[in-house]
Amino acid sequence: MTRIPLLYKTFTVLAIGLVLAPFACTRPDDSYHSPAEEWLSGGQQTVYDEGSNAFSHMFPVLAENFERVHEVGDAQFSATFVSPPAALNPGRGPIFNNVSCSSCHISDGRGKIPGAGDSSISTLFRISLAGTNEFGGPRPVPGYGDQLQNRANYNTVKEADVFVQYEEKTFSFADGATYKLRFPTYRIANAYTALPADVLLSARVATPVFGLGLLAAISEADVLARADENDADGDGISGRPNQVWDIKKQATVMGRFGWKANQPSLLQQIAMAYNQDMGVTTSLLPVENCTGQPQDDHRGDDPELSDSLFYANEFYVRTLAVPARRNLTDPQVQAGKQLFNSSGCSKCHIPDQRTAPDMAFPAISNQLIHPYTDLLLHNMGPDLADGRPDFRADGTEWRTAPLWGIGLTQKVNGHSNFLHDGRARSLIEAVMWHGGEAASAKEKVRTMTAAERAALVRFLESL
Ligand code: HEC
Ligand code: HEC
Ligand SMILES: [Ca+2]
Ligand SMILES: [Ca+2]
Ligand SMILES: [Ca+2]
Repeated sequence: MTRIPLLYKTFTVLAIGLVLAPFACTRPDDSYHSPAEEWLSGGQQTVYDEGSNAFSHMFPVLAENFERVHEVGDAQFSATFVSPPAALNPGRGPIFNNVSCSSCHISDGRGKIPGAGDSSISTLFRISLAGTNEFGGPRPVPGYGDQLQNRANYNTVKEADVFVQYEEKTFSFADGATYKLRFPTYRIANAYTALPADVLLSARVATPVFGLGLLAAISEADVLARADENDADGDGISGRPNQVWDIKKQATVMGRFGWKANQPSLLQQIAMAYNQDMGVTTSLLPVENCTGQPQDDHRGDDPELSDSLFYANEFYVRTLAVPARRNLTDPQVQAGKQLFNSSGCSKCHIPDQRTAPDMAFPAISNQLIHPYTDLLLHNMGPDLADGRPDFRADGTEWRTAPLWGIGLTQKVNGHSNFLHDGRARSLIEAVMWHGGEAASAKEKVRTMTAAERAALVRFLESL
């Protein structure tokens, strides 16, 4: 969106980093090439903005013709779709969840979770029956498919509403201080036709969308090299990749995007968003989400979106930059970083990744980035489980959430709700929800002193 005098800021930060480096009291990680690089979460595609626009910047290093495409995609990302026929952005519905990408991915950041008694707006609900479809994915619910659309065009019935209720429970850190976690339960109401009693439900809040071009550029071999499905090294962590159906390739490939890494590429993720979340068909997914249901409008106008706008939107998401770290030399942040590593957080939230060389698109080629994810699935224990398989991910598994930029959530989105359904109300709550493979990391945090916990949080806030 807005551009800031990046060259100037880059040099300032690099200069400060270089000046401070010799005096830093703790030795930098061996894994970091130089302390200066640790500020640059997105490699050369890092931007310096810690305000409410922090997630909305174009890659700072991009050829001018590409900048135009990004701008077209930016407009498309915030375009409001309306019911057909219409001159501008028709094709919405007949049933949908929301009217634009940006109404869920607010300021290119997180969605809002529904309050008590609200039907959701930027949290959506995936549904399915036990078993799989012909591609190994979720088995659709007759009359509903695999996502609940809770809004509909005029004169059309929505599929259902989902309401959330929380039950708060109190827990204790080892030093006696208490913390509270709220356990969500979801209730489907106003279903337009009978839903089977054994329907599986998974709540997903809209994720941040910056830095995804860099995550897409990490080589599959690098991701697979970190998998340890049978925990051969015995450290209690057994990450594994999702394997999902790629429509364009007509093949099963590694999953990367979504809370369960259930989408193989940005293009398919975005086609799915248009189709399922907004009711807009594209060349990749030309069949309306309610085909075969009574809501079908039989308009025969599919695909409803031109390829040029579809691909421009994908390019926009691919080229959203990552905000730089803050307060890195603060001693509390430094202490928090040591605790993050010594508690085992960095076994899943991998700080350093390198994007693959890419001659065709130098902007994302061979960059040292700090996304704090391995892109693998982990069993996170029964409390976080949704009990709903999604391709190879079972009901307990989630993709390690990238932590870059997480400290700016409050500024960009005005809340600090974390995890796949926004149940955590702070960073420390998000940590205390960890279980399963992350149980020992969580236990380390539970037994920290108050000062250590504060340092860990301060470190997370600097990301
Ligand atoms: C109704 C709300 C909603 C709308 C509208 C929506 N999204 Fe999303 N988006 C989500 C949710 C929820 C997820 C996580 C999905 C999952 O885990 O299965 C997501 C995931 C994504 C991801 C993957 C992010 C990651 O870190 O893996 C991308 C990219 C994305 N959306 C782009 C878009 C684009 C582009 C549009 C508009 C065409 C759009 N979304 C519209 C809610 C929405
Ligand atoms: C076994 C792998 C693993 C370990 C170890 C681990 N995490 Fe996580 N972390 C995850 C996964 C998977 C998620 C997403 C869970 C979900 O959304 O339900 C997550 C989510 C988070 C989130 C919320 C992210 C978001 O976008 O909402 C934070 C914050 C976080 N972890 C911090 C930590 C800290 C701090 C530690 C160490 C004490 C740690 N994690 C250890 C796998 C791990
Ligand atoms: Ca439509
Ligand atoms: Ca549906
Ligand atoms: Ca292991």
